[in-house]
Amino acid sequence: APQQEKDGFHLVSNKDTQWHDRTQAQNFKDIRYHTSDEGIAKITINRPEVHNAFRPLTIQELRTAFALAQDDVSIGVIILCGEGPNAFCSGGDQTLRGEGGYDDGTEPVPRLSVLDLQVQMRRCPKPVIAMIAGYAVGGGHILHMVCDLSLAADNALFGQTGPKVGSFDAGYGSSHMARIVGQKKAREIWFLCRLYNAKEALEMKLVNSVVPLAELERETLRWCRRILALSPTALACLKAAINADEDGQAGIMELAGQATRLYYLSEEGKEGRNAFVQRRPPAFRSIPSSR
Ligand code: S0N
Repeated sequence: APQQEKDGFHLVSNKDTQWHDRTQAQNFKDIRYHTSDEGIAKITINRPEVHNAFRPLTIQELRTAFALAQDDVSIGVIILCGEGPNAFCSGGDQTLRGEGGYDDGTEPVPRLSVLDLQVQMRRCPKPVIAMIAGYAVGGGHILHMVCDLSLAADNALFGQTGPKVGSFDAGYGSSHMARIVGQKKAREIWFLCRLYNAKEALEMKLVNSVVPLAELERETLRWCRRILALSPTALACLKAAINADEDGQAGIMELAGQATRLYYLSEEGKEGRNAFVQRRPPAFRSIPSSR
């Protein structure tokens, strides 16, 4: 029988999650990629020796993993996390900062490619949940802010370090943060570069919930199962709608893309295509739902 929550909500599954490890098949070095039969993809930054700092290779692999999860019709929700209990992600790997970007020899020029990843995560029509244990700092803090939901362990620490180490994110890292925590708090976070604990992060609405470290994955899976029981199209349209307000024309395009997809599925949309293929005038007005 399906598991029932206290509020009467039926979860999608009540069995323990069996993870399938897709890391080797994808030849990933810096990340791990797991999927579950329930419909969850888990993407783990796997550089614990540097608190899961990312280098260009890490970003390339994260982008591939997000594309895999987005295109996999069996997947309904994506978890982003860091390996181990000490860090979600500590941002760009400072030992690899070259001229004008990060350089690990895997790309022809130094890159700031985490920005492309942020956009990809925003555009992904599936909910993305940050599961945060330990440090979420610098570009790592921005990655969790770009996720749709953030669940934190009680050992989590949040903050920006850019002005301390000679970097800044003037994109989502600034404006999206200000929308979440407000103008004054965003300026405090960037201008003072201090760390905030999980309770403080919850108070400033940076995270959705805080749980004991030992409970973090279980609670995240519970949130995933509730999401999996809901309408994927409704969630995709809502994500696009919430983004649209902030993302300007690109955001409206996202929402418009969902509208066009639904129109393609309608009798009216199909009639236009069929009429063209069958070389006849379209009979749009004969379709009741077209009025
Ligand atoms: C996280 C901190 C506070 C933890 O301190 P703690 O507990 O004292 O641990 P440490 O001993 O410092 O760390 C353990 C080991 O991990 C290494 N390490 C940690 N973070 C990094 C890092 N970011 N890069 C490389 N190595 C890291 C330590 O060196 C140590 O190694 P060992 O054991 O060998 O000594 C503390 O570690 C800390 O402050 N870390 C640095 C945080 C930071 O400044 N991050 C970078 C911030 N900037 C960005 O992320 C910018 C990138 C970005 O997102 C961006 C934005 C806009 C446009 C483009 C970009 C882009 O860059 O792509």
